[in-house]
Amino acid sequence: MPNATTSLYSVKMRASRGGEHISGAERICTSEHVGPIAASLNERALGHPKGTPDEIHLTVRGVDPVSIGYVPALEVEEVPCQSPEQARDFISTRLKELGVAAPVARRVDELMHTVSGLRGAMLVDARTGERIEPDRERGVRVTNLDARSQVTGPTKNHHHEALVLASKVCHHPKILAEVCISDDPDYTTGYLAARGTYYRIPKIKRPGEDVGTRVFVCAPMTAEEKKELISYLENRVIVVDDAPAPGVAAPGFDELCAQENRRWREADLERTQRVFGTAQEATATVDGAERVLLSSSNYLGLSQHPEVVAAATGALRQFGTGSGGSRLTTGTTTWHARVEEAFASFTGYEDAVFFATGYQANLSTIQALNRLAGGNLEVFSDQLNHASLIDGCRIAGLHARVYPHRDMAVLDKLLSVSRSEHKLIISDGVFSMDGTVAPLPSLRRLADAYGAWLYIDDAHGVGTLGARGRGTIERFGVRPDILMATASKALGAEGGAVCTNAEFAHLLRNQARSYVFSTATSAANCAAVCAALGVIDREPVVVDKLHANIERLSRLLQEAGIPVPDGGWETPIVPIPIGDEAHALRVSERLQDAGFHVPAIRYPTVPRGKAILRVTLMSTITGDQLARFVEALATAM
Ligand code: WAQ
Ligand code: MG
Repeated sequence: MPNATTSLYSVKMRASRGGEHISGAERICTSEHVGPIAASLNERALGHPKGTPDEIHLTVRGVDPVSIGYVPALEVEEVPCQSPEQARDFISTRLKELGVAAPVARRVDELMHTVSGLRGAMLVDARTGERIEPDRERGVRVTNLDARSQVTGPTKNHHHEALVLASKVCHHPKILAEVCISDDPDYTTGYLAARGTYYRIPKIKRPGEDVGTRVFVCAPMTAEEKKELISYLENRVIVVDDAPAPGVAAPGFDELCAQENRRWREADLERTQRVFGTAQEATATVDGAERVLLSSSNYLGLSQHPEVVAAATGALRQFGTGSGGSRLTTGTTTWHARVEEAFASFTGYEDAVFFATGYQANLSTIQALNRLAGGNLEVFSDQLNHASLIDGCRIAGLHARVYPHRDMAVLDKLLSVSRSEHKLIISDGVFSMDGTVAPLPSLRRLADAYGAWLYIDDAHGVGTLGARGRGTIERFGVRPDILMATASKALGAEGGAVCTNAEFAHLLRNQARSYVFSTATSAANCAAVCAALGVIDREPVVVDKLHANIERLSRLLQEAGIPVPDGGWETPIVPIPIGDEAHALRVSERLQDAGFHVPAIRYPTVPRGKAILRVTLMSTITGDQLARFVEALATAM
């Protein structure tokens, strides 16, 4: 029954999976906010750490503005509490001060620590200590409430939501006090609300404890009064007027960070870093223990090649450590000029522009291409493309058309219906997670047929594919318009070179934002890259050695009954399919114990239920090490 002049709506979200409740939230708003609020509640439901719901109910209901009650927010007082024992003492002392007899206070304490799992709150009679709510399984659920200063966002703000709820509850004259412990195992702050104050009680439970309750301590009531109270709690629309205390609404910086980290951890997305005590050699020290290293991108072992190290050392002596500025100010040395020439001649392009990282190169190049296209670039992107290409599109404000992994029929169809004047096809050359190779000849053919530019990120192809290590361009004899070659993988150093024609290179040096506004990489790094390119040029046998290892591993895996594509793997990235995330972690741990460092790759890097062990090979790994690895792998699986 919305009023004609100021329509107000209640928007409620309830998410569940297999019938089990995951999350719920509600907001009260004016008509123009219904859309965005529904969207943000939906986002919150989808991103909940408890899992992805299979059902989300969004209810939008008009509310009569005249029926809305406005109540002030409780004053927040932080209680300096150090332990659950202190919290219990504080609560029972306060309850006694409110006139609650000692046995009833004890009863409340007992209920708080024995009953949990209700959707709503327990109602306890302050005189008898008895539970008086009609439905003991569910409790009484407070709904139809919101704050005037709504805190939006996809994550739950425990404090603010609790304060709003407690303000509604304690506003009712029959409620003497409310006590609450969150059911979130890691949210250890609870509260007691009474007489206009919200006593915020840290450490009300120990982290990981699986309790969660609310008790409303009620004055004695007639049956009629009880019905009225429950109806107030459930149905009366209340807006809590918390505007005068804006500081209260938003969690502090630390708390916000802690909340987000908790979410990440609970969703099993938290990662740990391994600390290396040695170079990326076949045998390395990982977290203090010696391991055969089967996860490095130092494919050719060039990061320790004597010539590469000597070149870097020489440049370091001459130029010192930092470059002192961006490429356009003081950051270009003779080595920067040389490394760009070296990349251009290595790949056979007119010019190459060297960025500090491949990530930066991709970001700024896509941005520059979109600008070149007058902001109307239409991008066609492989589903498994690297994050830097995806981020590049996002930063440029582009909406990429994503085609299924290496699916040329779909790409063809997408291109055929495109009306854009400027089109760009972007693809990894070698896909970093599944080790597959992009079909460059088909990509080139489609690009030509539809007048699109072709951009290949060959981070994992350069140095590893082609008889002379030129990468996918040599493997297929195909020339993309733009080739991004990284120095940080097979070349054993750092940086990303955009190899292209002279005009576009010139444009990048003027407009690529990470080239213009980021400090140049060091001369020593450039010297290392030059030396590495020289080694591959002179001794393509290092590439052969890598391929001998790829073939050997493919054969060993096949013999051990582990699935390998027909003809074996082609690149040094060898994914071992496992499936279940937890199992993948276990296998990886067992391999660690057996002396092999191979990480488990899980969602969101790969789809859920498709966890893999990602093995990467180096030319420096011995046949014996590989044989022992496959033996250990078969046992661990
Ligand atoms: N109405 C009544 N009871 C509820 C409701 C509701 N709308 N929502 C939850 N409960 C009950 C239910 O039994 C839960 O198990 C219990 O409360 C805890 O719910 O200032 O997050 O949603 O930092 O886990 C306290 C914030 C946060 C302290 C409390 O409660 C602070 C919290 P949760
Ligand atoms: Mg909760």
